[in-house]
Amino acid sequence: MLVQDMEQIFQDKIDREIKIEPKDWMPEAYRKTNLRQISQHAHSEVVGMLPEGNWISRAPSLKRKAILLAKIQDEGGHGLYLYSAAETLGFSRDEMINDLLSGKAKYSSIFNYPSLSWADMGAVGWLVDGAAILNQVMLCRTSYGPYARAMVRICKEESFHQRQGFDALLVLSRGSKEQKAMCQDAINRWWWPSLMMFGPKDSESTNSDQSMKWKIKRKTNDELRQQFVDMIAEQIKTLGMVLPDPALKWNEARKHYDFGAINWEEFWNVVKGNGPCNKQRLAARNKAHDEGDWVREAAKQYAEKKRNRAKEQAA
Ligand code: BYC
Repeated sequence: MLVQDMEQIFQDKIDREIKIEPKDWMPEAYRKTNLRQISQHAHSEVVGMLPEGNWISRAPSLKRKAILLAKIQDEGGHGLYLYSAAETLGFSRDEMINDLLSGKAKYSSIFNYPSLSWADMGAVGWLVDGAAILNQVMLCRTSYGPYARAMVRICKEESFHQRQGFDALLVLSRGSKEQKAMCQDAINRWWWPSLMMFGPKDSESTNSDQSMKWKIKRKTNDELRQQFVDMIAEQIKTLGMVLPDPALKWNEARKHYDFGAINWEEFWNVVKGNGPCNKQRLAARNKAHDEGDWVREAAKQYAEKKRNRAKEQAA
């Protein structure tokens, strides 16, 4: 069969909402795009554990500590589901992790910002997981089967994460003058980086057009960003706080909130490795990997021992 015919059958399947599975024929560029996005997503989950990990030992109560630990553990689990989904595209987890550790692979810009106060744990849950969940709800219907199925489970956990973040901020917003100030400060610092999570504006997004045709993405970066602004601009009223954007205003004609200009120079700077914590994040991941070397070695030896024993018994 000609490649054009194969491509036609492939696109037909996508148009008819039939999921693409690992053993199905797919264009090489579709495989590569999914591998790029899913592995970047997995790396984001794993690196995303670091800003919150910073606060486990300093959580203000046993209850908050237990919640934070459970949430961070969930993020590690999300990374594992996603690495497994990406592996179905013919690239091993070791190779993906090497690309992360060497600095070759991208991960979400948001995790290169520092978590400076306890209120940041609330802001990360509410804003960062809030942004992630909008994107991920769309990805539950992505065209690549293993990615879509991983997303269904991840979304269930993310909605708990977002609510716990909002709850932590709600307590602070009703607390002392200092607690209120801490809450506002965290919102001020995390707001603009959260808007950048959705990626460059549509006119600058190199992958969006093709990813929309292949239904890897079902909404564009700007559509999701607007949806996020509309959601948060309403939720913040309950906190009695403000978003750090004087241009934020309901637009009756558009039935959406208008918002101010994003600093794209800052975004690209962070993506290129020059954000406030890029070096620190990679150093932390490399250290953890090196320190885990003996565990990987022990697991390998154990697997070999089991294989040899099975062979002996079969003989
Ligand atoms: N940061 O053509 P575009 C979580 C890159 S973690 C860095 O629009 P695309 C959590 C992009 O890769 C959840 N780079 O790209 C965990 C591309 O470069 P390459 C994280 C970015 O892929 C712990 C270039 O810019 N969620 O929830 O069509 C604690 C042009 O962009 C970013 C995901 O990973 C960025 N923000 O769309 C708490 C979602 N944005 O690769 C919470 C899955 C763009 O061509 N990913 N770039 O060299 C996606 O949905 C899409 O990849 C994006 C970007 C919407 C992010």
